[in-house]
Order: sequence, then structure tokens, then C-alpha cells
Amino acid sequence: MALLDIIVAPDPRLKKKAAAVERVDAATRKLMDDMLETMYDAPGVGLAAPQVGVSRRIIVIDPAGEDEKPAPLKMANPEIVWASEETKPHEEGCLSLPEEYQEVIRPASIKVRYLDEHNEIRTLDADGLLAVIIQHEMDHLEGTLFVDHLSALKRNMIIKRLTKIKKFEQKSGKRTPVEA
Ligand code: GNR
Ligand code: NI
Repeated sequence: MALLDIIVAPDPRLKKKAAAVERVDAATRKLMDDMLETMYDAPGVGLAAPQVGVSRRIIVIDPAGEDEKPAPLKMANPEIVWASEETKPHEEGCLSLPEEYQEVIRPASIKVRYLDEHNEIRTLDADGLLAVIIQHEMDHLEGTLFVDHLSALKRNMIIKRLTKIKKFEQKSGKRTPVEA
């Protein structure tokens, strides 16, 4: 297994729509495992392939808390086949938007269809935190970050702050996993 570099916004690679996986093969499974290791190391409760520079429709999730037993989920080509009318606000964070936490309103419950790590089609009903994380990760596959659900004012303030940090890091010669 290997730790991967997590891309921080703003970065064009976070804004691209990811391509479908043709078949979940050994290389896909290796990527899923590396993504999980990277997510646990961060630590985070979800990670999407575009966040590690891979423009493919792959996400990994583990909503279990620190003292709960691990419950990793690996999904390729996830699709929301049903979403509740009922919505719910939840405070979100993102490994690509470090130290920003904002409330986002999304459907409270969803049904998601995906390919698992054995290339089998599965469906999962989710609510609570799991439903939030699945929707957050699926947004990454469309090039959408949680700030895109906020007002332009809030979004611009957050992106400005992150741009300043990047400029400072480049000036001071700190190596970052980001080009230009
Ligand atoms: O670690 C994460 N925590 C989190 C909290 C609330 C809603 C969504 C998330 S996902 C985030 C990791 C991440 O950036 N995944 O893309
Ligand atoms: Ni994220």
C-alpha cells in the first residue's frame, strides 16, 4: 500500500468531471486500497480519486469513529438512484479545503448504486453521516467542492485564503503536490 498526495484547492484537477471505470480490476483495487490508507492517515472519513490526481469515478468511505471498528466502503461509478425530498444541514469539511467547515444542505436519505471492489453491482440505502459523505464524494467526481454549495461571498473568501497560502508556500520554496 502507498500514501498518495492529496490535492488542495484551488487546482484545476479538482474541477474536472471524472471518467467512468470500465471494470474494477486489480489496478482499481490497488488504487482503492491506497486511497483508504491515505484517507485513514489524513485522517478523513471519505476520499475521491480526483483528490489524489486520478480522474476516475472511484470513492472510498469509512464513517466509523476512531474507537469503532473500521467499516471501509469502496465504490466505482456510484449513482444516486433515489434521494429523499427531505433535506438536512450538516457541517462539512474537505481534505482539499483544509481547516474550513461549513454547513451544507443536502437530501437526508439516498439510495446509491455502484460497483464494489469485486466488480459486482450493489445498492446501498444511506442516511445520516453516511449519506452526507457519499454525496460529498460523488460531488468530487463532478468537479464540485462543498464550497460550490455556499454563497459566492463565502466561497470566494475561502478560495482567496487558500490561494494566499499556496502563493506563500511557492515563494518560500515549500514543495507542494501542485503544479504552477
Ligand atoms: O474527512 C472528511 N470529513 C467530512 C465531514 C463532513 C462531511 C464530509 C466529509 S468528507 C471529508 C474528507 C473529504 O474531503 N472527502 O472528499
Ligand atoms: Ni472532500
